Amino acid sequence: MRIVVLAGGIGGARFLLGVRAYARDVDAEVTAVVNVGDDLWLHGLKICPDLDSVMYTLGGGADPERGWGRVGESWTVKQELAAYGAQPTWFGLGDKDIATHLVRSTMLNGGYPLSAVTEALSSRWEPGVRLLPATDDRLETHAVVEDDEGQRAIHFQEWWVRYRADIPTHRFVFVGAETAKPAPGVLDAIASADLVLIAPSNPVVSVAPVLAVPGLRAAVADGPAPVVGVSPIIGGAPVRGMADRCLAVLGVECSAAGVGRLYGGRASGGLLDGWLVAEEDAGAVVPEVTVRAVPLRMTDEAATAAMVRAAVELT
Ligand code: GDP
Ligand code: FO1
Ligand code: CA
Repeated sequence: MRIVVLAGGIGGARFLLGVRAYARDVDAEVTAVVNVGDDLWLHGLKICPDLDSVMYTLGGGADPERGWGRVGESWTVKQELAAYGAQPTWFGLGDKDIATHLVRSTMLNGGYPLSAVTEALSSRWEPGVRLLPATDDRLETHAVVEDDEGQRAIHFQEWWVRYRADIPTHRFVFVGAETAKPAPGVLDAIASADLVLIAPSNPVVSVAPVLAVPGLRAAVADGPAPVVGVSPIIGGAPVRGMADRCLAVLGVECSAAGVGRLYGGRASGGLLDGWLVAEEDAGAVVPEVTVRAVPLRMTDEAATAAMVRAAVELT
């Protein structure tokens, strides 16, 4: 069995722990297609938060509380940068994490594509699933915001980390998406998949930028594999993060049904055959989609693997 998972950062990473556990049970192969819209260059370093969250989590090196970066992190470089007055001060890189960015940036500057770099970094972390960036090309999520300084587009990280999403926002733009190509292996993985899972990731700024890569959405929607999504919204709120703010920007209700309808039923031009919602959201309706309510809290690997089993059984 071949499983493809569309994933963002922490929600994607935790879900993939369960997918990997399930896959070990049934001897399945897993490919994760990961968002790159959060990525940025800073201090000459390329930072890929979602790929790193997935890689560190599956490799046992993630900080479980923060949800990003390395466990047991130190912050000497951050303090030294601050002493120089280096900007931006609102985004902090940990010392251990910086080693990842140094290796990545050196390889990228040497001409290797991000997919090859990710494979090289993964050889240390042995995530047990194939990690593919959605694209090797530049694709950055920006927020079009408006305040006293007028209307402007800012990088997703500035929107989230600097402003904490607390700034009037008109829309999100995936800069570079029009000309981006799926990374090598992405379309093949989707075409040969027996199941495509949409992780309980942020639908607006994690999954949408993956689907914005030309050809990727169609590969999933028109592909041979059933598509099952997992709701990141439980009881009308995200478990953590900014999905409520992101959905509000789109005018989409922050609910399991709202996100399910945003993805849409495959039979009506959307993506989903099945949609898993939490037990508290039983009764959610998404037209032309099989909806099932199961426990959706990813408290440990076994609970998450049970979610994956439920997704498989829905097909
Ligand atoms: P990010 O890129 O680090 O923001 O992470 P993702 O986009 O992959 O995932 C963020 C989403 O994960 C949020 O909307 C959360 O609601 C969701 N999430 C986190 N923990 C859980 C959980 O235990 N269960 C479910 N269903 N969703 C979760
Ligand atoms: N989130 C923060 O709230 N503050 C930070 O200083 C910060 C630094 C950072 C560095 C590397 C990295 O991979 C992630 C980092 N994040 C930080 C998390 C990141 O902003 C977002 O949570 C994700 O991009 C959302 O997917
Ligand atoms: Ca993300």
